[in-house]
Amino acid sequence: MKIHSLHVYILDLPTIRPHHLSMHTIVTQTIVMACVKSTDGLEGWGEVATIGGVSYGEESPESIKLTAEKYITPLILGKDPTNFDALSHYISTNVKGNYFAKALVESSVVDLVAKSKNIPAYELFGGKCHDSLSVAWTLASGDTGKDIEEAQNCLQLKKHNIFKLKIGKGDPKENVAHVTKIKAAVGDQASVRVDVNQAWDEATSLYCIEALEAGGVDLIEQPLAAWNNEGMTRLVSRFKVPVMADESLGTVQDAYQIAKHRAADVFALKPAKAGGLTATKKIAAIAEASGIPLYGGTMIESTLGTAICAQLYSTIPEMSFGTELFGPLLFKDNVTLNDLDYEKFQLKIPEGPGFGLEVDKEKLKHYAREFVGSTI
Ligand code: MUC
Ligand code: MG
Repeated sequence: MKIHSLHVYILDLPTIRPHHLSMHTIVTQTIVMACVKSTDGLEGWGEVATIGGVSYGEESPESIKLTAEKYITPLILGKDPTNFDALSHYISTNVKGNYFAKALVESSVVDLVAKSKNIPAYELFGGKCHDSLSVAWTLASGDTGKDIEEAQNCLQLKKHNIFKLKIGKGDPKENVAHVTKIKAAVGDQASVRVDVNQAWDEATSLYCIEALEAGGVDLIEQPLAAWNNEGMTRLVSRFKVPVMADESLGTVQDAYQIAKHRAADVFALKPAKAGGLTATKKIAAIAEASGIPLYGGTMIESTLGTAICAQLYSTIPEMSFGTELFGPLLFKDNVTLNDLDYEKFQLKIPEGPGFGLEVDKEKLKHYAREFVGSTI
């Protein structure tokens, strides 16, 4: 089997409600999907997402498509997809950075290989350790009353008992009060966590984390700028409440540096940040070797991208902080014929072949920005 072609599609999918982050409000989430075809006519599909163009990360949906099609595709045409780890290494020696684009291509190749063997993709990563994983929900309406109502509804319907609040935008003290009111309302029924998305300086972090810790918050995600590992180390040693690295943790090398300097208590994994599934497994190994617990992050992918993350996270024995693979629940529609299964606070790990989802090509055509050169 050889790789014959790769095409990338940018899709804009509406969300069920505005999702407020410090750097952007999502009302339409842009996802990027890739279709790799083999010489014997098989298809593999991958997906990555980013948030707010280039406001979250350095790669935009448009640059992901361009890099994947123009610079990565020529490196893999005619190659055997079965050796996807070697292919990813070959790509990384020829393409600097561009981790989301690399992750997109690798996931489509992995889907192709698993489909060609008629097995779930997780079998290519050592097999499943979990049949399902817990899923946090982000309360991001911006209104305390609405967020409490949403949280209580989730608890009653057994959808989520872990809630994350995005508190990087606006007045830090008001945001802390907003979170502690929500924690007081849900009590011990739920874990409440915050994501600051790099918005605080160290002085702000000191008084805010103290108040959040006292208010019963369980996890503080990326309070400081991504570059500020020294500051993160000081926060880690000062507080009992765990501090998690998200934007500061991209590559395998970042993971090593953070572990060495204890610049986080917890790692937020995301295959897109790491440059793919194989790299994410390596980060998990660094975490294991350093006694750092793991959390399965999201970039708010649709069903396919979520299945990719879920299958990979299912192969990691200790996912002690659970996941936030709620992406599909935020979209009004999806672009796969089958759906993911959320029940009893958990996401069931999709079964194969591949990542276990079939792309709905009519929906893809409907939501994709363009089809120039497409062969679907
Ligand atoms: C992030 O920074 O973690 C994940 C959940 C959410 O609401 O935003 C994303 C990005
Ligand atoms: Mg985050």
